[in-house]
Amino acid sequence: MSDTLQQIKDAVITRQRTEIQGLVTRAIEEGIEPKSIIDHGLIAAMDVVGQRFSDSEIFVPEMLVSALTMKLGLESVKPLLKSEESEPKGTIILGTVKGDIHDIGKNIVKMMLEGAGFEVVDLGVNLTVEKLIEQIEAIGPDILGLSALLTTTMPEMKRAIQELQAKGLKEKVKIMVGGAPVSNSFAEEIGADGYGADAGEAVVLARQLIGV
Ligand code: B1M
Repeated sequence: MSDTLQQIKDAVITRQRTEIQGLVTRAIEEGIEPKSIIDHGLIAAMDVVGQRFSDSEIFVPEMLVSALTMKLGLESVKPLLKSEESEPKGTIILGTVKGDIHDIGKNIVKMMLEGAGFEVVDLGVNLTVEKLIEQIEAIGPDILGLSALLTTTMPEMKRAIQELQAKGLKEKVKIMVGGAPVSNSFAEEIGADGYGADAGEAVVLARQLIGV
């Protein structure tokens, strides 16, 4: 790994909020691919942060500042992922399910989908099924994307799909799910149309789901 990527990873782990954007800019100037900055610098750091949290070496406040540092880093990469296309490929409603406030992964998925030419309506975190249904009825998206990072909030995905079914909306929108604890088999079990393991897969899946 390049020195700069290693420094980006270290900066997120050690919560260097004032350093991170300079480091990401330097990586860009060095010609490192945005995807590599995200995967090998920023995301790799969060894996270490999660492990340290599991091992009780750090606690929620430290985890939060690492997350803020990561978000600042992502802001610097974002302009490089913008799509040149004028006609959107399709509309996607995206959100993190009720009870869950993790949004870093969802935000990366959003950036990559926008970069691939989709219009993304981001409904944020802690998304209730009621708001979801209201927005699906109002916007009529091609795809609904749900993210969950907690094993305790994964069942909200199932609940959302059941409610869509009950309201006759399930056949009108393709549903894709993702997030660290989610799997292909879980997606199948709850009746989702697809599962993306990471943001790159989410883009491929979105294209497949609506044939663009
Ligand atoms: Co939390 N947290 N957290 N946390 N947190 C985890 C998830 C945890 C695994 C940490 C651990 O114990 N090792 C653990 C969950 C355990 C479990 O469920 N079994 C955990 C816990 C326990 C908690 C709290 C309960 C802690 C507490 O309060 N005691 C609490 C819950 C709050 C809540 O949501 N109600 C909590 C809080 C927080 C912070 C607020 C401090 C912060 C979140 C800040 C934020 O997001 N704005 C935080 C963080 C940062 C983490 C870790 C360290 C990092 C998550 C992350 O951003 N990863 C995480 C440990 C870990 O994951 N290693 C942890 C990087 C991100 C790019 O990956 O989100 O997986 P990810 O997204 C990927 C893919 O999954 C995929 O693409 C993304 C990009 O490649 N993807 C999709 C995601 N969504 C997708 C949707 C798609 C397709 C693909 O289609 C629609």
